[in-house]
Parts: sequence; structure tokens; C-alpha cells
Amino acid sequence: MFQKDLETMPRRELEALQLERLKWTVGFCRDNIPFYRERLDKAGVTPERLKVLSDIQYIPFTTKDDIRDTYPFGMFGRPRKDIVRIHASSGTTGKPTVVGYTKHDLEIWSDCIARLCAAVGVTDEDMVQISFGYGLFTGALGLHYGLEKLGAAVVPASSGNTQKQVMLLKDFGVTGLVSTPSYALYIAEVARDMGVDPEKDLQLRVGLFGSEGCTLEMRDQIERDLSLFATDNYGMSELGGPGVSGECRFRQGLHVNEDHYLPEIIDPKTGEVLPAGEAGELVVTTLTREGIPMLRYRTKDITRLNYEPCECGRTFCRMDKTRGRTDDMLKIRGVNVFPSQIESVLVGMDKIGPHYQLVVRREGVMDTLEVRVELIDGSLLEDYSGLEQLQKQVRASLKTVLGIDCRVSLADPRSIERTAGKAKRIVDLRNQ
Ligand code: DLL
Repeated sequence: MFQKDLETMPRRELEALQLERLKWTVGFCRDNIPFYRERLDKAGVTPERLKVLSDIQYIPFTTKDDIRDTYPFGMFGRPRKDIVRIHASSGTTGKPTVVGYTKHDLEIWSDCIARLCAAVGVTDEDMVQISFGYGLFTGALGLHYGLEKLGAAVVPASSGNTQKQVMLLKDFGVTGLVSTPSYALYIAEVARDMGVDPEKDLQLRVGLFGSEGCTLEMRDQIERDLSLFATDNYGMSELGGPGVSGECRFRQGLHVNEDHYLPEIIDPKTGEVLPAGEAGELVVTTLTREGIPMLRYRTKDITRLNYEPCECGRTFCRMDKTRGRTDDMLKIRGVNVFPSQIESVLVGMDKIGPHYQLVVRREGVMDTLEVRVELIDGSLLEDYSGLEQLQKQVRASLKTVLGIDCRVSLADPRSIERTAGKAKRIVDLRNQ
């Protein structure tokens, strides 16, 4: 463990530390950020009023719109001279949400990342290739400094130029890979095309994946394709980036770095806090951030928290792999459908590849769903009855899990776009 004393702190002590830090954060926000001062005054919240952790419920939520409305630096808690790094969300439309870091924030960020890397057994003997795009995106630089802090050698490959990625993995004898799960699959595909057999020709041991969802089925496929042990890591720009939570080697949920992030689960419709163990929207309060502290930030990600002790000895609670985002949930003929449910059906099915796309259309007042999957073997396109049979089979499997019927189209091998970052799974044609 990278910081064993902190990572295994008894829960009572941890909760006392969280309360102390929550009070500090509320005081810091009131003193330094006019946006928060106004909100907290209106709600009558002062640090002194927070007697127990559950008093957090009196603090109003913060949303992405709040950050956008104060674009670019209106939520910063420190003057410009104390900010040493800027990142921004990967949002493709509108203004990005901007985050700033003080030196202290960067130190803590690296600690949080180093913990997650150590939790999968990364050491100073490892060489880790970072195949996230370097830039405003938090993924690459976040992992970069955390891995260096741990003493691992970093190969800052950035994303794209996939043949070169494979060459570096092979020639350098890289032992760890950092990327999105979908890009990892693509790297494996290109490696095969280049005649590189990951099991024999590469020395990859671990993969730290994140930034997008990855079902267990997809994880199995990545592990098979790249011959490594994969973990899931979660975070978001508004909370500083990766480092909020990640899996240990037991992979029974993602340990939240609870001394720096206080998680809650709420009912996304009512905003009511849900009891431990229930699924709902994750809300996170930062406990030590100065650059841009967040009070009860609504992540829109759906998950569940588990406070049972973990076999690894860490006392930090674990969040389930996220089920999806409240804004990615599709409502098809009245039934809620998450892309992750579809992924769990498709990935690993015979004859079809792991890449897929979901096309949503509006027909009348109903939304309809078309699931596009790729054939592994293009010659099946000539075998009409085989094709029809496969289509039926995919459709039936989807129906069993989703409870609704959807259209299935089988596309040519490799016809679905590959990306070096987050995969674009949903094609929404509803407003066209
Ligand atoms: O994706 C930060 C990050 C970088 C996390 C590298 C992990 C590794 P954003 O671009 O702001 O930040 O996107 C945040 O991505 O609200 C989730 O919906 C989704 N997301 C991030 N990690 C996971 C994950 C980074 N492990 C948004 N599983 C979040 C599922 C994830 N979804």
C-alpha cells in the first residue's frame, strides 16, 4: 500500500477526519468563493453548524451548470498566483468546465493516483505506458505524476498512432498500460494485425483503465486480448480527474479515496440521500481541495456504495462499477436502458466483435433503439441464413436482459469507428 496508515484507518477515525475536513472545506468556500458564500448563507450553513457527517445534507448541491455559469475561474478558491495547473472537461459542446490546482492539490492528486496504482501491484520496477491523450484532459497528466511518485517509469505515449503504441509496448518491454478500455481493445486489434502476440511478444502485466464504463465482459475480453490484469478507475474533471476511486486486486468495487472525497448516494429525482447499499446518483464533496473545491457535486453517475471491509485491508468504502450516467440512460418504450446492460450481452458473444453502437431514433412519441454490432468474420455476410440466425440470436439475448425488443444490425468487420479516447457508443438521432 502506498499510504497504509491512511488507507487502513479505522472507520471511526476516518469519519472524524472527514467531519473535520468537511468543516474546513465549508469555511474555505465561504471565505474565498463568492458563489459558495451566497449559497451557504442562503441555506444557513456554517462550519459550526456541522456537528455530524450527516449534517452535510443541509449543504446545497453543486452542478456542472454552476461551474459553467462562473466560467472560467469563478469557482476557484485561490488567487491566480497560487494556481499552478489548469485542466478542463472533455465536453464537446459549449464551454468546458475548467479546474485549477494549487501545488498542494497536485501533491494530493499524485498520492491518490499512486495509491490506486500500488493497489494493483505497480512498483518502481514497472514501466507504464500512458495512452490517454495529453492535454487539458485530466487522465494522462493525472496518472503520469502519480506513477512517477510511485517510482514507476512512465512512457508518455499519449493517444493515437496505434501502431507506434504497439511498437513501444513491445520494444520497451512495457509492463503496464493506461488507457480507456475501448482504446485498449483497439490497441490489441492493431497488435494482432502487426503480427504481435501480446502473450508471447509483450510483457504487459497490468492495465489501469478508466474514464468510461467497462462491463465485466469487456474487461475479460481486454484481459484475454492483451494478456494482463485489468482494473477500473473512476474520476471526473470537476473533482480533479482520475484518483477519486479505483479497484484493488480483489476487484470487488472501487475504493473511494475517502480522506479526500466524501461520497453520498442520492435519489436523482428527489435529491434525497439514500441509505448505504442503495443505488442512485453519486454526489461527491472534496475534503482537501483548494484550487476548486466542490460541495456536494452531482456527478450524474449511477452507482452504489459498500462500507463492508475489503479483503485487501483498506477501510475506504467501495463504489460499484458505474451503471451509466443519468443522462445516458435511454428510455425505450417506457423501459430504462443503460448502454452497460447492452454491452454485457454483446461482448463475448460468438461471431461478433466487442465494438458496438446504439442508434436512438424517435418514431412518433416512442424512442426506438438499433444496436449495431460487427461481425468478426466478413464472409458470414454471404451466408444469408447464417446471418439471419445470428441476428435473431443477438436480438433474443438482448430481449432477455433488457425486457424490450430492439433492432439489431450486423455490420462489416471493423466498420464501427475506433477512437483513441472515450468510445462514442450512442448515436442520438432523436432531434433530427
Ligand atoms: O474521465 C477522468 C478520468 C480519467 C477518470 C482517467 C479515470 C481515468 P471526464 O472526462 O470529466 O473525466 O469524464 C468524467 O466519465 O462522470 C463518468 O461518467 C465517466 N467515467 C470516468 N471514469 C469512469 C469509469 C475523466 N471508471 C465522466 N467507469 C464521469 C465509468 C467513468 N465511467
